Amino acid sequence: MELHEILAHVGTAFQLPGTMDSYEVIPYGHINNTYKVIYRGGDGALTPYIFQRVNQNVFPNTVGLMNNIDGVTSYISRKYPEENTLHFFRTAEDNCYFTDETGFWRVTNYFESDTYNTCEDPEVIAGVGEAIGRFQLQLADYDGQPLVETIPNFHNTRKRFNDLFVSAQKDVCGRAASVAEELAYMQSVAETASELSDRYAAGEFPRRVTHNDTKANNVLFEKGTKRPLVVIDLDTVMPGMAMYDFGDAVRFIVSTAAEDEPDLKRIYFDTGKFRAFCSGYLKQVKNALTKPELDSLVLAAFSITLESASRFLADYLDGDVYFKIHYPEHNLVRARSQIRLAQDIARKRDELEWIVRETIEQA
Ligand code: GN1
Ligand code: MG
Repeated sequence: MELHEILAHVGTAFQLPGTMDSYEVIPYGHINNTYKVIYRGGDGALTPYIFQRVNQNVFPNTVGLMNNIDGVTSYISRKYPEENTLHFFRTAEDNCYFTDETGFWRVTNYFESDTYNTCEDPEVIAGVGEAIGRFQLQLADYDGQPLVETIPNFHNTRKRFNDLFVSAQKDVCGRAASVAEELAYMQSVAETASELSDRYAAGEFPRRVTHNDTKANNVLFEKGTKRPLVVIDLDTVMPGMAMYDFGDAVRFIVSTAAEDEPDLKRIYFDTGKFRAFCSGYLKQVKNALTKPELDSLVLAAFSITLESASRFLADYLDGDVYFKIHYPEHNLVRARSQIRLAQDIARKRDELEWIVRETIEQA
């Protein structure tokens, strides 16, 4: 079947009114396949939808995943009816997913929006912080159905590092010798980077409902206004550490360059952007987080940046089986850029700690 036939078939399964008019591929996201699909209603009006084919290798428990998302989005729309939420369309059997030989599909409403992969505008960066903080606050008292771990040990940094060292040992593609320098660096920081996830495992931090994939392009902004609209990509919403959501977000949006910038000289952790992010985020959550959590924000940024490096590097060693790549060394480039960013975070650690403390006092 051609892609347009598959999409039309999926639209029918979700009982969308009218007929499919056109579609385009949304090229962001390293895991799922995403399409904007436009339907023409009986009156000729055009309505866009988001169709997603969920990657079942990455998410084997797709039904558990959709139950999580259903629980979380229904909770938010019940408790905060005035806020934007994702709406999942349903099949005739009243499922929010549809599965056949072409894959596991879901369909949501489409938001006309701006999104950012890199950004210079402090107002937008503060907006990303605000959206992530707000999302955490909304879910702080979540009492819906228990959430399953869609990917067990997703942000277990200790395990991510160990997995990397195992991949290096196995060396199935014969690439380990070429990344000896990166591996040596990862060995040298493994303890520091794993500290928070070890302490989380020991029960030192609250288990919260967290997003776990807070890249800035998962925050949609109202078109032209720099006002955050809604947080999307809820596949990894599950129990986790609040400060890792903070860390993952700043890893992405506070960098001076894209996650896969090949020119390392262009990659810095920008303290001005960090201040902007902190102001938006901490205004929301400074009273909701515990002191140990607030004290760990900067270390969380360092840790999750290196956790990302370990995942990209492990995938490079394993033969690029997990993340989508656009050229052969893409995962290696991503790993190097994350290492570079983490090194800059380490260099600026005192200043960053100071910015967090100052922002808490002012927020
Ligand atoms: C993946 O699907 P996407 O692109 O939003 C990954 C994240 C990584 C990110 C790196 C389920 O997110 O954990 O941080 O790539 N998601 C999963 O860009 O592994
Ligand atoms: Mg994602």
